[in-house]
Amino acid sequence: MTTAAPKITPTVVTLLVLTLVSTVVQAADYEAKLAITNHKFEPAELTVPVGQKIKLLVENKDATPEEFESNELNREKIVVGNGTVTIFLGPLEAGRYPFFGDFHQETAQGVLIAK
Ligand SMILES: [Cu+2]
Repeated sequence: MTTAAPKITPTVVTLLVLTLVSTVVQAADYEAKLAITNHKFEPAELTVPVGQKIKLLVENKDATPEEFESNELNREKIVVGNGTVTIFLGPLEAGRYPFFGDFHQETAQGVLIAK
């Protein structure tokens, strides 16, 4: 029989470091949300503040995968069916930044408006 005492194992240290890192990385000034339903973005026009770091949550409510893509924002990220991804943006200058769903471009179109 052994008495279990709390031990600081390499795994524990790794978890602590990862927690710390993700906390730092997730620091953003503004959080925005976008949903994908029936291969369309909701809202299709999303307004965000100029000059702030933005945490954009993209929730795919469809069962099929989609890819959030924007040349203007230089982002491309797959969202699995019924999944959510986090995309960090900015700080942005005032303007319109179109985005689309790469897998359903005929319907999945939207624009981010920074002002
Ligand atoms: Cu793509």
